Amino acid sequence: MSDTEPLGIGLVGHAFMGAAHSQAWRTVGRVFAPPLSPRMSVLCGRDADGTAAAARRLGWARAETDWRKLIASEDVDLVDICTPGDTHPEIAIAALEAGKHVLCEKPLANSVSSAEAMAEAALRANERGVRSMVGFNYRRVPALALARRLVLAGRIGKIRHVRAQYLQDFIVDPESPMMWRLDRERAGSGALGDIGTHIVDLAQFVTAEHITGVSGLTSTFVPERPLGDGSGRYGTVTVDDAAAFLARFSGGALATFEASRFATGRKNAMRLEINGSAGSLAFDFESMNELSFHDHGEDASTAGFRRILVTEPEHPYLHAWWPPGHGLGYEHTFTHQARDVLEAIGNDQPPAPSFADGLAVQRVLDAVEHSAANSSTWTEVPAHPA
Ligand code: SOE
Repeated sequence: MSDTEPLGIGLVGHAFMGAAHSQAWRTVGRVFAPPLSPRMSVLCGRDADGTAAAARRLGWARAETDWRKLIASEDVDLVDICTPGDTHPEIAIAALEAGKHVLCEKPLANSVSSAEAMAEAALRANERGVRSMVGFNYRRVPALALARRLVLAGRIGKIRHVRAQYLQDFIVDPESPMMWRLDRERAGSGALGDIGTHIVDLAQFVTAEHITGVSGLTSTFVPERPLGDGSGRYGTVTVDDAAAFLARFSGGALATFEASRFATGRKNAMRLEINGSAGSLAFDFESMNELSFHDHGEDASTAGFRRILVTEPEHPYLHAWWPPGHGLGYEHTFTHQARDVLEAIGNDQPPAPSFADGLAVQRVLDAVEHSAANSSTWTEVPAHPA
């Protein structure tokens, strides 16, 4: 383990995301050499026994059931928020006001107004050296970080088309029970906010452009589901099961986006294809160690998409991992995220993506919902905040 200055971590939430973040905090200092050494101080959850068991399993020093106490703890310097979206604003703003750095899972919030309040709190805190970051972990897929590098280096020229999809099928069965992700109060929206949020952020990240307007459609295919509490009763699904929208980018590119939990056979097919005047890039998370690249300047008789195996030490994040060809998985994106936030805090820099970036994504989601509710009318997205 590193003997650099410690940074106490307090994690709120220990389900899927909490486990993924725990794995990252356990691993990051053993693989990378961040300027700060994370200490897994406190894990917080609602149920005392369950949280204590999770803390033992995931490697946390102690368990807590009150997130306010976690924030107040002297051995917590960074609050990592892995709870449903409805709790993000209160926890994040309280932590920032208490002078604690914050890493907050996506989507930043359930509404534009909440995201605005969080971005304002982040801006104020940043002036005091208190940092915040949104957990858009897919920015840390080496192939996607490489895609951005190629775009910025001009390798695909001027961007004309962006095609983004995030396809899953985990609730196709109409008898699959209700969960918080299907409740607007807790999740904000459905496929749009849960997975559409990732492709909006990624498309903006890789292109280094932003979305200026959208026309959207949403659908809820299964409006009622068993409550799953043994009562035999059904509850109402209050979010979208799928969303699709057209968008225009700031550089003029035309874009299509699709987010669905009903794409049978697709488990975590997060895909991005970008066509530029000088070439194209294509990615699919189901083959996450590969990036397809077409250089349109090559001789036409042999030009075409070629598969770059993104496992070389020259590729983003890869110097610290395995020899070429051995590949990474989903969990590594969280380790990279932990590394990046530690680097930023340790070097006294604001990390990215910022809460302002999270707010920008929220504005796109909001515009899609507004458009979908108004016969898909074209809806401008307010300018990207600073
Ligand atoms: C569920 O759809 C989910 O776990 C998302 O919440 C994550 O953000 C995504 O990475 C995988 O799918």
